[in-house]
Amino acid sequence: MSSSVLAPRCRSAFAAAAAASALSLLLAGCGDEPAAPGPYGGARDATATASPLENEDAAPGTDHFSFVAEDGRRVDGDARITTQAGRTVILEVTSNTPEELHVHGYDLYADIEPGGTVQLEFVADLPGIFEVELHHAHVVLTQLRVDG
Ligand SMILES: [Cu+2]
Repeated sequence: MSSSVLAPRCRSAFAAAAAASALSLLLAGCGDEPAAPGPYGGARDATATASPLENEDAAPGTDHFSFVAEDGRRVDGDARITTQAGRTVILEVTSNTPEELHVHGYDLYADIEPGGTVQLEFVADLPGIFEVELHHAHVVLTQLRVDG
């Protein structure tokens, strides 16, 4: 469990704009900040693993969302996902290129190795609409809506 302190990055929210254009994958992400490569293995309460999960039997109270990105574009998974406050969310993302996953609002990060899969698990305790980005590609992978 990494407890490294992460510098605050791209805290701006684009929820309103993105809500109006769910298909806008080219929506600018975290501004001009360079996508810094580095061992951002896990932030805060996130648990990240580097291997694919075979086991899909999500526990009650858990919402499991899977995504596949190729060359920085989402090729599988939903543009918008919804959960209820208090539920556990698992975001499973596979990418053929190295990526940094960022869940805005919750400010969770996870690195994805080329060809690898990462799982980001957290309790959705903050209602709202949050963008989930691929930082290296500067694209919005999906929007997470947490109903309060
Ligand atoms: Cu971001």
